[in-house]
Amino acid sequence: MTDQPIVGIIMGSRSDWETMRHAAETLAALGVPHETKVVSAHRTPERLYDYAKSAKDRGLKVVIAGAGGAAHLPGMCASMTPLPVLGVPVESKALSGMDSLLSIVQMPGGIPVGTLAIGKAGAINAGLLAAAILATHDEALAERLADWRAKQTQSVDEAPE
Ligand code: RP5
Repeated sequence: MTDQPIVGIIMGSRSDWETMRHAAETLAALGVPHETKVVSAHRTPERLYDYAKSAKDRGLKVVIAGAGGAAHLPGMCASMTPLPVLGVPVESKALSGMDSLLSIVQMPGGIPVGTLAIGKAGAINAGLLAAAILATHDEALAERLADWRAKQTQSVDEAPE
């Protein structure tokens, strides 16, 4: 998107994109300008430091961070920015994402990460939750979000077959 990004989507590896693209697609469908970047807490710690420390001053309002395994990215990011950070546990091969979920959700009191579900559902919901946060100060976005939800409701058939 060409507009100034207001949501940052970061992920620990390019391998997370298959999951995290659902957050990006959800934000795109709602017309929310966003950026995407690979930032690893373990492999690129200085990139993480620079990203988190500059996020607010660059105009971001919310950060969505997805990671798998020993998923320190959302918590470390949250520790270095005042912005709300939403964490998406990526489904890992070894433990089906339980490792990612517990790494992200069990933050010690004092540094919150809003943790979503494992995998695609979590990525979609992170996009929707970021939009809902932004919509508290953006009436046009609130209307687009309400339309999105109304369309979802209309798309649910009553008959199972
Ligand atoms: C984490 O390790 C990433 O978030 C990813 O989910 C996981 C595996 O990364 P790759 O080995 O596929 O690059 O840091």
